[in-house]
Amino acid sequence: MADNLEEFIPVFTSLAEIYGEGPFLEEQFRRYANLKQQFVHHYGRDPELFARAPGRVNLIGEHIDYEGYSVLPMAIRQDTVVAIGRREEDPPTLQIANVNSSEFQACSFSADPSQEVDRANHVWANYFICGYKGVFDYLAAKGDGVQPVVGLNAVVDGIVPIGAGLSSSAAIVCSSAIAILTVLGYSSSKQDVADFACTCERHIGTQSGGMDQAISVMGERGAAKLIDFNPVRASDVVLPKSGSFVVANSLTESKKAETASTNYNNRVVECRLAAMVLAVKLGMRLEEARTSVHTLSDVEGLCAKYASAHGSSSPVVAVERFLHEAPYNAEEIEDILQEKLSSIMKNSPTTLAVLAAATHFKLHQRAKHVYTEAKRVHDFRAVTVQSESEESVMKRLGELMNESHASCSLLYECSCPELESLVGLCRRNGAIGARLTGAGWGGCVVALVKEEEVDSFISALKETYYKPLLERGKIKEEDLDLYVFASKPSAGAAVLKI
Ligand code: NG1
Ligand code: MG
Repeated sequence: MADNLEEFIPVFTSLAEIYGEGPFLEEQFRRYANLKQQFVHHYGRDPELFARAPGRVNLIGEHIDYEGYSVLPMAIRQDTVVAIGRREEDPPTLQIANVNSSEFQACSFSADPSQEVDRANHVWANYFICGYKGVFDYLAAKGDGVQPVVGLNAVVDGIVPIGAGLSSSAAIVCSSAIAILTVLGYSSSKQDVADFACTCERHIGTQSGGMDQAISVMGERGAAKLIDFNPVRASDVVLPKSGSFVVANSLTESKKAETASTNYNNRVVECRLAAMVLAVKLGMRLEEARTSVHTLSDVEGLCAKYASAHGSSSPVVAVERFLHEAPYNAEEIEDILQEKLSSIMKNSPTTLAVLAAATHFKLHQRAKHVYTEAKRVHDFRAVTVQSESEESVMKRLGELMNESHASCSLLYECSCPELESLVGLCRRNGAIGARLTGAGWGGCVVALVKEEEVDSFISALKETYYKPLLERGKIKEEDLDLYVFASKPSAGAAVLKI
């Protein structure tokens, strides 16, 4: 069952309601006290409230959210917390500091909600500005009227590993947006926040799908979530009790904002081109294909109709028939679509940047990944509700994770040597399945491991993957538990009045 769409972002008065009991909660008491102290140090008064939003690990369904397909992530306990308060001054400004001030310098912005995010000079606090713009656009669209603009003071404390595919970006965008909305006196449904936080994160320059913001807002302790889009919804997926998901960081940082045109946005554009070419080959009028086809899910109906005429229901049949394996160049696609790509895509500067950087487009491979991965998500979910033995459920989940990884690696080409090596080590050390998670090109892997083997599995990874890095002085012993850890589904975003 889908969660209640009207459900609001919860407001808690105690940390235990979010973090549960135990040593992690003890750490959080210290962390929030420090955050409050930092706020007082910067601004000379207490924050009015805190908002927190978690990162996530995607169990399956990679690079398909922006194509309109469902994904299956869970929230992790690592999160970003924003302490916030209003400031009186004229003209109003936004002051944004970070507890880690040596790495993330304090920033000052105008409080004008129509300011552009400066993509050419990427600073960490741009993510706060995304949330700020998102709140005002959301309020304006709701017809609540644009509020008299006030200044804001904020201090941010994030513990989601950065550039690791665990969605540190959505954690800061969602926590900032919720903090801003709440301190301005509004509350909002989870669905609305998930929606506008996804849209506003695109000011950074990535053509993101909505998975990260949706799970950050809709996550719950104890359940992974199947996230559907258009409109965004989340429903519980109960994982087998005898298994655990272990996250391991390859320690290769994927700088997504900086590499957007060649990596992430490039794939979004390749999928759009594949969808338009498929549409034309399947008989759609040229004009309609160029203007109304944006994602592979837009042409799934046509593909499925073709496939069923050939004895199958899979859109992959249409891909095999109509998209050749050799990479396409722009001229060939322009011949098919009967228009210049720069003209079809003229309204999107980020797409034009991709076209300028690309020499060829692998339409067959990208489309095949998307359609097969979308099916694997549904298979994964179906397996979790089967009445078979836990052992056979886990085996099938592991196989689906392995197939997903192979598809990401070979067809979507979003892996890298470090991720390949780590996935290999996971499997050799007993994982039932292992795959890269998040956008890829660096970041983390997720492995399904038998509960009773989690400790020995983590020790084996430390010994094989991390020890050489320790010996070369690349990492510190005391940080190891930040790089490799078992994760349970954790709570979603919340406001804290403590
Ligand atoms: P990362 O880079 O792991 O935060 C990105 C996208 C997701 C999704 C995955 C790939 C953003 C904010 N997130 O996640 O929407 O497309 O890649 O499955 O761009
Ligand atoms: Mg991100």
